[in-house]
Amino acid sequence: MSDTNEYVPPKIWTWDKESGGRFANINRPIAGSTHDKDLQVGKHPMQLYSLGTPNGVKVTVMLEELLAKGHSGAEYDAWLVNIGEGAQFSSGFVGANPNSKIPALMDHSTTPPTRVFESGSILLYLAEKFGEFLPTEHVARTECLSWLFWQMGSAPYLGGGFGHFYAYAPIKIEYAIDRFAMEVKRQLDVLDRHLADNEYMAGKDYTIADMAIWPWYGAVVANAAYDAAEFLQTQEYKNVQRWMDLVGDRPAVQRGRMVNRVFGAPESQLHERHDASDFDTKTQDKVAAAE
Ligand SMILES: N[C@@H](CCC(=O)N[C@@H](CS)C(=O)NCC(=O)O)C(=O)O
Repeated sequence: MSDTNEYVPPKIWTWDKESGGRFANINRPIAGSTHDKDLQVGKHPMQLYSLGTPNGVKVTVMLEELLAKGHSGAEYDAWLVNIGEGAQFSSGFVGANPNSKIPALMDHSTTPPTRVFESGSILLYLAEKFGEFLPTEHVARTECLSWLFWQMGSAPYLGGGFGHFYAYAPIKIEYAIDRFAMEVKRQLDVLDRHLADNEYMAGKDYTIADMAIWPWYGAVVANAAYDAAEFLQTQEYKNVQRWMDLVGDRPAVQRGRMVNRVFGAPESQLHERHDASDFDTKTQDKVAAAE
């Protein structure tokens, strides 16, 4: 390993706005809102404020799965939150999520509306509300929740750790990339060994654990995140590949990953979702053709 780092931390850290690299615009060391703006509210019980990142996709997949099962109470408006422009720091969004990160859900079927933030908490809230995708038997439920919490604790090493230093940091730091590549490969091996004996993460049934894990680890294995499949040799994880295809083939998953998506092929981007018909009429290719 090369040793080129001459940085010596000062006694007291101070914020240099320029040190944020490509995220300098949005990252800051304080919480709270930067401007007054209310959240928009549509006609459906569920109001989702999000973006089509892996954390956002978990929730749109869940809502689409619930609708596919006939739960009309899961009808939703999905509003786009442009985190690159600081929309997560509006007073309305901070009211829905004091942590200023997508996704945030407001359930307007309760009085007053219930706010839910943290993608894992949103999945659990919806699973309990509609009695779906979470086993009711105690041991099976615990296994599902163990994997859900595994994802919430592990994915920051994949995204904030590996992804950040491999793909986004303004300089390539060998030590950081080595450390997080090792950890991500270890996590993929955890999944691969488990999926060798289990069809889905929590056993024979598809659950919120799959919905949480698939958008992150499925994306890395499919080379849809950080362009790192070759670097990490993800083709080695055969059981993860099998599960990735199994989950990815679900129609609700295919719809969910289009919602609030602002990158990729225009026909795969549905910036906002207010009606089931929007998938047929409002994708970016159709929007552009109508202009
Ligand atoms: N633990 C949170 C993480 C959410 C998160 O990191 N969201 C990112 C996008 S994927 C975000 O909103 N970033 C904006 C920011 O950091 O200001 C969850 O699972 O909901």
